Amino acid sequence: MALEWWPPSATWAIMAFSTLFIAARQLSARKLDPREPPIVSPAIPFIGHLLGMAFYGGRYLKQIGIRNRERTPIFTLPVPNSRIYIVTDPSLAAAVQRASKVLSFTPIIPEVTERILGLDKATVEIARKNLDPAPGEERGFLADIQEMVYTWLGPGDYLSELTSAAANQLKVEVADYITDLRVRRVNADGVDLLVWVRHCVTVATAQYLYGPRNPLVGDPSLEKAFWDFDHGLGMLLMNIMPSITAAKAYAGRERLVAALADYLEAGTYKTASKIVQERVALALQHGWTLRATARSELSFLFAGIVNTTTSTFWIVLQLFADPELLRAVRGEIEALLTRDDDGNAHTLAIDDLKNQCPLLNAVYRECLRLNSDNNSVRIVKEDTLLSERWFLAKDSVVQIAGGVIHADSAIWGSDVDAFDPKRFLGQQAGSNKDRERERQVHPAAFRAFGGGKTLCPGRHFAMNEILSFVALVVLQLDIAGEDGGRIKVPRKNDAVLPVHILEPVVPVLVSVRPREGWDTRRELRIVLKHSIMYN
Ligand code: HEM
Ligand SMILES: *[C@@H]1O[C@H](CO)[C@@H](O)[C@H](O)[C@H]1NC(C)=O
Ligand SMILES: CC(=O)N[C@H]1CO[C@H](CO)[C@@H](O)[C@@H]1O
Repeated sequence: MALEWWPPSATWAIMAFSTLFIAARQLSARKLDPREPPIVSPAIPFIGHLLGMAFYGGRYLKQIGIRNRERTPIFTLPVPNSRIYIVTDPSLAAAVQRASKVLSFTPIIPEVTERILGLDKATVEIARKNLDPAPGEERGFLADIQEMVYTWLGPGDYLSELTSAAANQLKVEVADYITDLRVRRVNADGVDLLVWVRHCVTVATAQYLYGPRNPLVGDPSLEKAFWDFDHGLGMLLMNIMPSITAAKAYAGRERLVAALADYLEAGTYKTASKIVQERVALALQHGWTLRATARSELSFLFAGIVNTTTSTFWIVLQLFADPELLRAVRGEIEALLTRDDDGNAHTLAIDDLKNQCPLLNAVYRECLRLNSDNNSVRIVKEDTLLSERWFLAKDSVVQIAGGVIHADSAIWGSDVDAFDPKRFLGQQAGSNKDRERERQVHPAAFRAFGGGKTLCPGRHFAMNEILSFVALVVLQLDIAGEDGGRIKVPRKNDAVLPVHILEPVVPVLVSVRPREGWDTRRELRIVLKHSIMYN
């Protein structure tokens, strides 16, 4: 009788499980300090957020960020044994950047590079030494190489030298392609635009950084190995038996490393750009072997290629997808061309592309805003009170949510998801509303190049290079949809771990022709007038 209400064992199991589940949720939702940012608990206790990130990539964090940004400028994601704090507000992002002593990026670098580049233990030990040296303290390898790269790629003569080398190499790539189109009459329908841009940038970058005898010249199949490596970065980063779970990326990386190691050991790097020679010299000074240095050089080649490629792709795509925009930008660029005295050449000055083409510059920024979802990551080195208000626990992670900030309608306007370069035109824009908006945009809201201490050292160079490449294409080519019609702009693929500017969800197939009305008998020269003034 008394046993009649006794539930069957399956029900017991469910009840026990639910109790545990609720207890676990409450445990994982407990604050470590009353001032810790509001906690966003995962649906599945503890591991829910990690599963979400693994399955949905960057989109997972981005959507949590968008749902919570109205409520709080920073929130806490509990994960096993740690916390991830997500910052979705530009002024708090600036506060994170200022607190670079306690919220530091550098401890992450050896960890990440070990996984992505496959560094051996001895080299990682060298890389870990004196990461954040105080003035007067001995400087480690990373501190030295960062300072050198930031200085050399900063405004000055070397930047001009490298810009000029890059622009002229890209010029050769475009010219070779046009020759193919004209002389060999190759079929240029159904060209995958991203694949074409990738090829030009990969070959040109290898050339201007690693010289005319770079590894890709000897073995063109390394170009494919490079992109195999790039597309498996997320899995390499997870580092769960990468030779199996990221087989193609792993194989591609090892082939590139072997080729770069041979190149270094043969002394061929003495024909490379000065910045590469200096990087190698620094690595040797710090006790790196040449074979380990090959891995660090792969990371430099990678930094030089990947974001430039995808940014250029989006800019070219957006321009050719909108005839009116194309006409306006072509107008801006053509107005810069000067004819040499003998009338045999046009000259285009890269300085002018930056200073005298407001619409082209606005398209550049808008493409970066729309397609960079990557977060800036910092480690909390000790318990910290951020902005005198938010408690951040030692050994947790702070991420500035670039994707969330780039998609915030309170910052960019109600049409935040649309491509509209005019939002960057500021003073030149027609309406007062635009001007108002431009004035209100916080400097830390544009995050494509990171911010604070981890601002991209290549940002001046990248802009020079990308604007040059776009100008060369816009002046000399006509690009239309596959059937000769309008080009459709696909969505970006944000379901991956965003390690660089996002790629489209589907390939964009186009037909490419030499531009009608462009006089190919005249040489197109691309130059720098003088050392550029930077803002
Ligand atoms: C549109 C193009 C580019 C974008 C959007 C971009 C963006 C970035 C960002 C956001 C970082 C910081 C990474 C972090 O926080 O982990 C970074 C780092 C870096 N970038 Fe770029 N970058 C671009 C082009 C380039 C180019 C062309 C070069 C070199 C030729 C370059 C060289 C580097 C290097 C060496 C680092 C590492 C800095 C360090 O760890 O100290 N970048 N880039
Ligand atoms: C490429 O750009 C993204 C987005 O701005 C950034 O987060 C990432 O660190 C960059 N990667 C490299 C290798 O420069
Ligand atoms: C959150 C995130 O995906 N961050 C990535 C941003 O890009 C760098 C370098 O490309 C990666 O190391 C981070 O993991």
